Amino acid sequence: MSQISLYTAMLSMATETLPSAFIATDMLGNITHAYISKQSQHKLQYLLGQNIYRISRLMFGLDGAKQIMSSWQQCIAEQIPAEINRFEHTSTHGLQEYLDMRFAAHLTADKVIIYIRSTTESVLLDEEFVCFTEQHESVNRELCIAISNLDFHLMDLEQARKKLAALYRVTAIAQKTVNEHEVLEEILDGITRELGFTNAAILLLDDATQELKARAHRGYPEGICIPIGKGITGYAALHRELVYVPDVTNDPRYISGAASGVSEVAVPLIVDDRVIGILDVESSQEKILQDYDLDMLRSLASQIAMTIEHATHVCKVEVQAITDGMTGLFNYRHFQTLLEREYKRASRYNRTISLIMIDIDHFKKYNDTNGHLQGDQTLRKVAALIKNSCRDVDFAVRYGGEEFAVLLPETSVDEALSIAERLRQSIEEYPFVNREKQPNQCLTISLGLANYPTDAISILELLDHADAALYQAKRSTRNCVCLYRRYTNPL
Ligand code: GH3
Ligand code: MG
Ligand code: MG
Repeated sequence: MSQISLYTAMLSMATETLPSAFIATDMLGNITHAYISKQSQHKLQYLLGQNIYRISRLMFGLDGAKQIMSSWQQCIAEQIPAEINRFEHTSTHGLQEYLDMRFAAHLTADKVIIYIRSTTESVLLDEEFVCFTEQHESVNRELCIAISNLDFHLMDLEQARKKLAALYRVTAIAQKTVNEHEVLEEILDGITRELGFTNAAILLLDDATQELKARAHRGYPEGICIPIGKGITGYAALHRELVYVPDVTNDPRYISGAASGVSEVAVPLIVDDRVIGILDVESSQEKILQDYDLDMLRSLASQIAMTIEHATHVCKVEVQAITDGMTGLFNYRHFQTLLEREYKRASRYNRTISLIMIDIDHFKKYNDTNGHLQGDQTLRKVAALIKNSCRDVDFAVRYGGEEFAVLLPETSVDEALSIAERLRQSIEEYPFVNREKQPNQCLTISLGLANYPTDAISILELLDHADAALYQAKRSTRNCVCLYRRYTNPL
């Protein structure tokens, strides 16, 4: 057989087109039959008579031939079929091929049958599957990372939602006209409910004492008062900057506040470049402050500062509306409101009210002697003395000019008389400027007193009768207290 014919036959076998083949050898290894699927028998003629070792060596190299011959010999020696799985070789086109081989000895016929089947496709499929699985796992890993990133974004969104809710709440409070105390309580409610902090306090700066005083708090002890510059809070106020301490036990500035405090953040409340207070938040072990907490508190603090300023302004305007500018007592308009309110209460619950009307004696003369400015000073002093002689529950009013009124809720005639007398004495005894130039060498007041329900059955009557009693005091000796029923009989 020519060498060329042999190669042609081998080429037919050793390509990736080899689906399956049967080869039979005799006991010496010479090929007696060859069948290769899809190949014409004619082309395979040249294989016949060739030695299996030689063919193997030419097709699969030394190692391949050794492996094949070992199985070939094994199946003869042990008389049980031998096999080679995933026999790997490179095809004539340079492609990787895989073959499964089965060796069976047919001793009676002195033959060894070799069955060869290409498993390239299934091996490649396997590899592809492994590769696909790896790719799948890597996609899975990427997905996991993407999901956890998404979680972070969702967390950020949740934080942003909470922040917006809290900001909205604080801004909404600012738009309502409420007193400062209510505003602070509402703000802390917002911080604890919306943002989940357990310990929060708003401290406002007392300009006079330069101390930060807790005006509203959650989770802190009562009466906190921190000098500016002291503690983490005082430091933040002095340096006008947010201070965050992750672990307060390691900070020498820390003054113990909330019992469960682990980290603390103090944010200055600044309005028009002035520090008006501090928003202080202490976080427990379970809630360590993150960057977004700090950002949120910073935004909140500027809203809170504006809200407090707004409330303080509203409060000031409200106080101004009911106060007499010169003396600081309640004004006539508010007196009417007070009188009506107290009268309603007294008539509904069968309580008593007393009313004292007051007029400075010979004040025209005082002005004439000392000038109007000194007159004003004295008027202010008289108002202060009246206020001091009253109890906290009483209302002192500038009725007009140099006339005053004191409304005494839940006060009997006798109690009111002793208060009026104490008041009269306090003016009589006070060393007013040039009082010796007044008639009787003294600046004095006259007082008229009436009581509901003893002397009057309506507001108008109460006013009328207190006024009538005052008129009577003027008509008698002045510097005296007259009771409506007894006005003919000054004390
Ligand atoms: P009396 O009440 O004892 O009868 O004499 P009087 O001189 O006080 O008389 P009257 O109460 O009628 O006079 C009120 C005076 O009080 C007139 C006015 O000059 C003075 N007066 C009223 N309001 C003010 C004020 O706001 N400032 C000053 N300086 N004087 C005032
Ligand atoms: Mg008068
Ligand atoms: Mg007078």
